[in-house]
Amino acid sequence: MKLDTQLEGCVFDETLGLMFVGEEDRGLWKLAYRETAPVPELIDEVGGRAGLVADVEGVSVWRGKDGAGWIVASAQTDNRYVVYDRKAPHAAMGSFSIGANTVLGIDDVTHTDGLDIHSGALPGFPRGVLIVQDDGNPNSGQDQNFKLVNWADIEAALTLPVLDAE
Ligand SMILES: [Ca+2]
Ligand SMILES: [Ca+2]
Repeated sequence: MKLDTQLEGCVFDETLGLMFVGEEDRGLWKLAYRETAPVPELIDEVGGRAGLVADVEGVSVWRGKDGAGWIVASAQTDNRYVVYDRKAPHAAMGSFSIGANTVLGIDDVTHTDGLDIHSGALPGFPRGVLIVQDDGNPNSGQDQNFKLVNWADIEAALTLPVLDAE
């Protein structure tokens, strides 16, 4: 498969047989990767229904049972993440930013490239965790690092239905 311009993050959804991939200036695509000649379908485009902006960068999936769940895509220049229903027609569920944690002295997150999601429970993250690349870190003096976000906080912020994890 070939798309027209620069590709960024992608994720395989083995349950639904789909790959979700970001084309940075165009939008978020899906394709049925098990087919011999899959035709990509545009889930959403930059400037489209959900507030997606360029560059579309990291993409991952919060995996619920039976193919339910959420797709998260980094909308890099707005320092936001756009959330879609994992299942077609991929309803827009809202977007969020990751602010500073003043209690713990952790700076906010900007210009995320890659991201990943673990949907199962972990210590301190009962609903799973989102991990994002953070481009600038004035507090530490380091150029980049990774920030962890409790998935329960994202569910609460967007009032997402609380699904059973896969
Ligand atoms: Ca890029
Ligand atoms: Ca930062």
